This record gives sequence, structure tokens and C-alpha cells, in this order.
Amino acid sequence: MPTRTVLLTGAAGRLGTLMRGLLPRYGYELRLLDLRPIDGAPDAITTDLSDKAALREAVRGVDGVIHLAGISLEASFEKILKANIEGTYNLYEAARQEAVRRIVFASSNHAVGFTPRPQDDTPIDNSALIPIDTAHRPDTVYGLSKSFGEDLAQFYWDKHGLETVSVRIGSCCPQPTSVRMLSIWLSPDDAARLFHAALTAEVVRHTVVYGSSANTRLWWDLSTARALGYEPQDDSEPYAEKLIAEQGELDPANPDHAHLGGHFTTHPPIWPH
Ligand code: NAI
Ligand code: 15L
Repeated sequence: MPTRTVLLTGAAGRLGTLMRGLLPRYGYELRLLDLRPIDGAPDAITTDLSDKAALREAVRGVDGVIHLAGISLEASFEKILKANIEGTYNLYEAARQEAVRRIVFASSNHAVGFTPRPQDDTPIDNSALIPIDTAHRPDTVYGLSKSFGEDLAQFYWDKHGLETVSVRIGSCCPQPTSVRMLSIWLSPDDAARLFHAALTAEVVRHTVVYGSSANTRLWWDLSTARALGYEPQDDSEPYAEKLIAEQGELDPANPDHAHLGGHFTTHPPIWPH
């Protein structure tokens, strides 16, 4: 496979750090970008998504972009507007100007966070799962910015032929830490598999996928992700017994447990900065 140069925005963040470790084994040469400097990566581009000239230079000549940069939890509308809405717009505009073919956009389960969760934790057929074409139901201003990002991606495909895979990521971390996460956990290894599939699938136009591992207690439909060639290898089930013993089963009467977005629908965690 020829080496592909991929711009990784948000490279200093949690997911960015994991992907810096995992993606090179797929043969990618990563160009790194973040607001914050990255230890041990002197060539990383340290810039804000508001700097249009820097973005244009950053996307020049890349084969694809994985766009992780932005505010990753709830924050004030003003902050979300600047980083996630204007920032993502600026990135798409730079990519259009530099004729970049494809972006993988880190959307979130919180774009559809007010979708009721399946009540049966082990659905017996796909009809119980949250479908990919479910309506946007953002649960936070943060989730609203992810709905915007998905619409932006659709617009840039329809209008300009710039392809995107919007990945509605569940919870990507080394291991699940809550009972809710048992249903939406994306292991870091599966995240790398999914991003690789999104970058290499032949034609994607604008494809929306849910981003999780093949969890036994899955809440959503992975078929569009699998259609890209994604074959998840991990399952949160080995963590279930301990987490349920510590936290109890999800309670249908608890508003924090009623929807896909969990506690973001009631008491969203606020970004500290
Ligand atoms: P993070 O908060 O750890 O990393 C985000 C990075 O973006 C940070 O390094 C930050 O410095 C950078 N950034 C923020 N504003 C910027 C700006 N204006 N210009 C340039 N860089 C900027 O978040 P994490 O967990 O790594 O998530 C990465 C992406 O995936 C985010 O877009 C997040 O919304 C999305 N996501 C993550 C999930 C997860 O479970 N980690 C779940 C769903 C979505
Ligand atoms: C997200 O969108 C956040 O970026 C991440 O930090 C997690 O909180 C995740 O959703 C989740 O829903 O667990």
C-alpha cells in the first residue's frame, strides 16, 4: 500500500494521542495539528482552527484529514461557536481550496443524544438498534455543533464533491468506565480500524457511521461502518460484570439513563477551559 499523508487535527488530545500511536502501523504518515504543542513532535503544526492561512497550508498535499480538533465536552455557545462551528467550517473551506478528497469527521453520539436508548440491553435483532438515519437530536450545545458538522459535511459533498465519513463516536477510551459505555464503547484499536476503513473505502460521498466496538450490549446499527470495510474486533462485555456490580444496571426511571446521550441530557460535563 502506498504511504498516505493524513492530517490529524486535535493530535494533542486524548484520541489524537491514541491515534498517533496506532495509525502509523497502517502505513500512514501523519501531519499533526493542534492548538497545543505536542511533546516529542517538533514538526507538529501549532495553530488555532481560526487561522485560515495556517489551515490552508496544513491541508496542502494531504491524501485525507482526520478532524478531531475542537471542544470535546459541553461549553459556552461562544466557545463552541469559535472552535467547533467556525473552526470546522474553516477546515472544510481550506480542504476545498486545496482539493483534498476526503475528511473523516469526529462527530459524536451527542448529535443524536436525545434519542431514547434501546431498553433491552441485549437486542435480539437489528430492529431494536438506533438506526443510522435517526433524526438529529442534540443533547447539548456541544452536540449541536456536531449536528452542524454533519450538515456541513453533507453540504461540501453535495456542492463541492468533498467526501466525508462522519463518525458518531460513542466513548473512545482504553476501557469502559460506566454501564452506559458498555453499549457505546469504542476501543482505541477499533477506532484506528474504523478511521483506516473510512480513509480507504473506495467511495463514501457523505457517509454517517456509528463509532463503537462490536459490543454485546450494542445500542446502535454498525452496518454503515461495516459497509466501509470496518471489522471491529473488541467487545466491552469482559468489563460488564465488574461495572454492573459497582454501579448497578441502568434504571429506566432515571433520566440520566433514558437516552443515548446519558448524563449529557441532564447535567452535561463542562469543559474546564
Ligand atoms: P480532547 O479534548 O482530548 O482533544 C481535542 C483537541 O483539540 C485538544 O488537544 C485541543 O487542544 C484541540 N483543540 C481544541 N480547540 C482547538 C482549536 N480551536 N484549534 C486547534 N485545536 C483545538 O478530545 P478527544 O476526546 O480527543 O476527542 C477528539 C474528538 O472526538 C473531538 O472532536 C470530540 O468531540 C470527538 N469525540 C470524542 C469522543 C471520545 O470518547 N473521546 C466521543 C465522541 C466524540
Ligand atoms: C463525547 O462526545 C465526548 O467527547 C467524550 O469525552 C465522552 O464524554 C463521550 O462523548 C461519551 O458520550 O461518553
